[in-house]
Formats: sequence, structure tokens, C-alpha cells
Amino acid sequence: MLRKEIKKGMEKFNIELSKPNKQVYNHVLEKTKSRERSLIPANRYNNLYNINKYEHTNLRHIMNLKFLKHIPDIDKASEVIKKHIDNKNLIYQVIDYDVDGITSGAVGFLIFKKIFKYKRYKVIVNNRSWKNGVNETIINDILEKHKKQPIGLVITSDHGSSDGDRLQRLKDAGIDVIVTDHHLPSESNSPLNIVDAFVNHKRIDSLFTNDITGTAVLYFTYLYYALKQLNIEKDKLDMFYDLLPYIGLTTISDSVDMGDWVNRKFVKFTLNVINSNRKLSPFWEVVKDRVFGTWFIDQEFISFNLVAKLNSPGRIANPELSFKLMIADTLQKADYMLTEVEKINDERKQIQNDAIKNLDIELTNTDLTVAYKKDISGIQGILASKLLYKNQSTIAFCFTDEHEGTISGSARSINKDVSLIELLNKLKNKDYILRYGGHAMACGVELKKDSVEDFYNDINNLLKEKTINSTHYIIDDIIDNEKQLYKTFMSNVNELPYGQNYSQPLYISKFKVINKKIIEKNGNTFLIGTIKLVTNNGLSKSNFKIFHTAETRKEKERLLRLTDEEVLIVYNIGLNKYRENKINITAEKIFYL
Ligand SMILES: [Mn+2]
Repeated sequence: MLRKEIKKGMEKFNIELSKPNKQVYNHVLEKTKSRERSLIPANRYNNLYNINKYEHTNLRHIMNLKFLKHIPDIDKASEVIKKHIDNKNLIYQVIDYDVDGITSGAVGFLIFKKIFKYKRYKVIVNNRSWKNGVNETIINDILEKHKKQPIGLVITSDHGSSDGDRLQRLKDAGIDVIVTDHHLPSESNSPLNIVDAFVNHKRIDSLFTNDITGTAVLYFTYLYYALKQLNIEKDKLDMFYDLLPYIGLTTISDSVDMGDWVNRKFVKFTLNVINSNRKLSPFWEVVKDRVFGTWFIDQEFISFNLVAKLNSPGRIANPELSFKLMIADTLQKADYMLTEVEKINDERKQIQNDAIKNLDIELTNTDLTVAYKKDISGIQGILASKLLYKNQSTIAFCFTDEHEGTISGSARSINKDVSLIELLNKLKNKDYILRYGGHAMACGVELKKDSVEDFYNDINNLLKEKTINSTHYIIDDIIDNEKQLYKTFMSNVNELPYGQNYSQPLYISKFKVINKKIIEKNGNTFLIGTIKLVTNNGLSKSNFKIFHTAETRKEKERLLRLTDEEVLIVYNIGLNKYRENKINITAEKIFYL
């Protein structure tokens, strides 16, 4: 009868139960004997491909020539690298300023220094104010350096696939160029047929189908060189394995396809290694030192704590700091650098909180917020997500002046049905739109100065033509007894990692609120409290911790009136590391009966 009641509620609130793939379900059930565990992959995969690959291949099958040779131009790149190393030429790596870029620089530097023992290798870190990609400033800088001391080879990582014309200038100066990247090559300005090797698995002629990060592409390019040209010995290959946690870090930070068996291997390996007693690089050792409340570093810690910190210097200061932290050769240096990075991160938070209170332009209604503020370059994206909460609108854009004569902004949406990229596609012929890119939930856009109001009006008119449906939930399972909840919790842990295309499972249950605390902070409203599961035999023996963020003003007001009532909750299930490792219920949405 409880189940019937929950199902009725699901109908009323437009919640759908996922349909598991039978083949996947039966395959996993046979291995694990667990219904709860089998549901997770069966609700995410349509076939056994990734599961079979994950089960039957190990890291050794990835770290070899037979697998890596399918990445376009990887063999060509190894010949070029060999030529320049043999001639003892000066080699420069050019990296982007986000976590994937910075990490690719650290990995490149560490491989050349520690494994290849090659000293003439330098890294140039891009800066936000110079624009994205391999920009004019970087090219001019390299050409300037080249005049003083000849450079043999420039290698890009995590960018370069849209910089053909600029890289041509390096070729014209007699410098060899290898592009390693994972971004979709530009149609109009691809480096193909300009540079000596264009190592990018997103090229249309690519036979390599895994969705790996920029750091992984660079790492594989160097590993391929080591395997093919150096016939490296086992201890040196072990040193390549030691760098894998850096790949796992970027696999989490760049939100690449987490259903992909290769990415699952990287993240699983990374979490195992950094939580083991193995001696790690000073960077990882000091990161581990700062984890409080528990010894365990999980994906959540990496994305919300570590990645946020590492990105801060690139946002408001000099991204070289994060790079230096990652290559530090002593614990003291790493510790000092991490403290500096943390200071900048705190400063970034302060700037952000001040900015949201004192915006120069703020146009808002229930569907849309468009804001502008002077001098907040680098934090527009974070502010856009804060604006969603502050104004309770469906989408938000935040702009600032980054380059002369234009304003650059970031956009966020809370509703998958309102695709930002589709909206911008419809405005692409407006003369104030200069550049844009991104996807459904997050976008970047550059406008002519003083066009904020026109932009707001045009987007608003497009939104009026659309009916915005409230978010529709697809859940993994209905949970109506305590034993099932515990089994589901264990299954969630065993099926890690989650991410893009392998989302964390969602469940529905009826709970009774035992006690609650409402916290209002920086314009957000949070619920923390204790709940019990409603079962056919009354309430569960165990208490569970609940956490929830109100997304609309209406939800916030209802939360404030919440009593010890029974509610339907759509939730993720996890571990509360800060409260004696108890089961944590993170409510996506609370439905009142
Ligand atoms: Mn990247």
C-alpha cells in the first residue's frame, strides 16, 4: 500500500521510473547477485560494451602502443619529439589556465624532467586576459624568445585546435609545432596541414573513440614516444603509472564522459592510489594533509574543494601558481604554494560575495537574469550560478569587460529543457553577438559593449515563445524499506565513479522529518536535519541525515514552514563524512503531501 501511494505521488509530480536494460541487468545480476547494484548500470547503459571493456581490460591494456596508435598523428608526433630530443633542442609546452591545462603542463614537465631527464623543456602558462587558446600574446612571446635563443619545438596541450593561423606564424619562423588537444577542431581555423602533428581524437578521421581529457592526450603522446622510441624499462613505466592520478584529477574537473570505460579506470585508480598509503608527489601529499573530517578523498572533494582551489589563480591572479604547486619537488614548497592558492581562493570568494551584492546592471524576472559588473573577470560563471539562486530565475547571464570594446559573459541554466546554446543559436545574426559557445546548461558569450539591455530583451522574447516545464525527474528505484536503503547505499558506493553520462542514481522514498535546521547563507536557503524512512511497518529504526538547497522562493517559504511531517523525497544517497560516516540523503526535491 505504501508503494502504491508513492507511485500515485510520482504520477502527480511527473516523476518517471527508469527502464533498466534487461541484458545489462542480467549480466550484472549474475556477477553481483544484487538487484540494487544491477539497476545502476542497467539504467545507464543500453548494451554491454563499456561493461565488458571495463571488466576485461586493465590499465596495462591502455598503456600500450596497440591501443594508443589509434589516436590521430600520435606516431608522427613521436617522430618529431625524437628528432628534437636527439638534437637537444629547446622545447616549449604551451598550456591553458584551467585545471586540465595546468595539469597537462605539470605532467609534461614531470615526464621530461624525471623520466626523460631532459633539461631543455619549458612551460608557458596562458593567462585569462590574453584570451583563450594559443593567442597573439603567446605567439609574440614565443617569437621574441626564439630570437634570443632558438626554439626547436612547441607543443600545445588542452588547446590549439582553433588556432591554425597563429600556429602558422610559428611554422613561418622555422619552429616545429605539435598540437595535442581534446577540443572539437575548428572548421575555419584548424591546425591540420599546418602543424607537424595534430594529436586530437576528436578529428573526424579519428579511430579512437574514448572521450579523454587534454592532459590524457598529452600524457599518451609522451607515453607513446617512450614506448616506441625509447623501449622504456619497467621502472620508468612505473613512473608513468605514478602520474596517473593527475589524469584522474582532470577526468573529474573537465566532466568528460564518465560512462566511458577508460575514464572509469582512471578515476577508480586515482581514488584508490591517493587514498592508499603509497608515497605520492608532494602536491598530492599536501592535498591529503588538508582533508579534514575523514581520511577519505572522494570525487566530491576533488571537484568542489581541490578543483575550485586550483582554478582560483587562473580566475583572479596568476595561474602559474597552481602549476608550480603541482610540480613542487619538496613538501615544504608544496605546502607553501597550496597555502598561497588557498588565500587566493578565499579572496575569490570574497570578491564574488561583494560582486553579487553590488551589480552595475541587473535585469531580472522569473525566467531570466542578465547582469553586468565591472572588474570581475574570471568569475562570471560562478556569479551566473549564484544569480540563479539569488533571483530564483531559470537562466542567468553575467557579463564583465575583459577585452576592449566588448563584454564577456557566462551563462547557467537550471533546466535542461531551456537549452542555452539553442537560445544563442537563434540570436547568432544579431549584430551585437560576437562569439559564443557551450552547451545546454552552461555557455560563454561575448557581446559588443552597451548591449546588455538589447540582449536581455531578445532572450526574454525567445523565452516567452517557449513553455518552460518544471523539471521532470527520472529515478532509478523506489525505496520503501530499511534493508533496501542500506543495500542501495552499498551499491552506490560500489558503482562509483559518477559524472557526465553516468549520473549519480536518484531514488524516491517517503520520509518523516524528525528535526530540522534552516540556514540562510549568501542568499541561499539550506535544510539540514534528521529524517526516518516510512515503511510498511511504521518508521525505520535508523535516523538519516538530510541535506537540501531550496531552488525557488516558493520552495524556500515552504521549507520555513516544514514541521515533523511526512514528505516524498527525490534524492541521491551518499556518505556523510563529517558526521561519523552516516548515510546522507541529499534531497534533489521535496514533494509535500
Ligand atoms: Mn580540457
